[in-house]
Amino acid sequence: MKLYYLPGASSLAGHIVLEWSGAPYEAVRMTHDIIRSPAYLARHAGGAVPMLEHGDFSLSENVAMLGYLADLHPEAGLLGDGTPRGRAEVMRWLGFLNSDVHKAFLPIFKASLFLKEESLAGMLAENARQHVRMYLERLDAQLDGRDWLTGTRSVADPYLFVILRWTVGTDIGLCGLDHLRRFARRMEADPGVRAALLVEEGILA
Ligand SMILES: N[C@@H](CCC(=O)N[C@@H](CS)C(=O)NCC(=O)O)C(=O)O
Repeated sequence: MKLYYLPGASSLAGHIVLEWSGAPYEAVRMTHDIIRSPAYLARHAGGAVPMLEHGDFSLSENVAMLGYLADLHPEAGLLGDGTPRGRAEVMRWLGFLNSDVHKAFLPIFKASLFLKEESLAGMLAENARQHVRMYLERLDAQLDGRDWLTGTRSVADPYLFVILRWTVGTDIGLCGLDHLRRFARRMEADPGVRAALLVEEGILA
C-alpha cells in the first residue's frame, strides 16, 4: 500500500488513518512538479494528492480513499458503529469537510483561480476567511460535548485536523472556538498523528 502525499496537504488525513489502521504502508513524498508530470497524471488525471496505490488499484479523492481504508480495516472502527446510520453520520461530516470546508480555502490559497485582477485578491481572501470561519463555528458547535465529530473516532476526524492546521498561517485562527482547540490538542497528542507529522514535516506536533 502506497500513499502519495504533499506535506501538510489533505493527504495528511489518509496518512493518519493508515497509522491508525496499523497496516504496513509506504508514504511517498511528492512535489508540485511531480504531481504535474505526465507519469503521475497518467495515474491521477487531476494532478493532485492524495493518491493511494493498493496492488494494481490506484485511488484518488479523499472521500473514496478514506472510506476504502476504513473498509479494509473494520477492526479500527473508523466508519461508524457498523449500522447504516452510523456510517451515514461519518459520511455526512466527511462530505461537509471535503465539499464545503476544504473548497472554501481555495480563494485564500489560490486567488488567481478566481480573479485575473490581482488587486482584488485581498478582498476575495478576506471574504473567504469569513466564510471558513462560519463553517468552523458549525464544527465547533458539533464538538460541544463530544471528543470526536460523530461521538466516536472516525475517518472524518483527521480531515478536520488537516483543516484546523490550515487556519494557522491564513489569518483565520481558532480564537473563541474552544471545542476545536481542545480537539486539535488531543489530535496533536495522538501517537498516529505524531508519527504521520514526523514523516511529512519532520516535527513532533
Ligand atoms: N477533491 C480532491 C481534492 C484534492 C486536493 O485539493 N489536493 C490538493 C492538496 S490539498 C492538491 O494536490 N493540489 C495540487 C497542488 O497543490 O499543486 C480530493 O478530495 O482528493
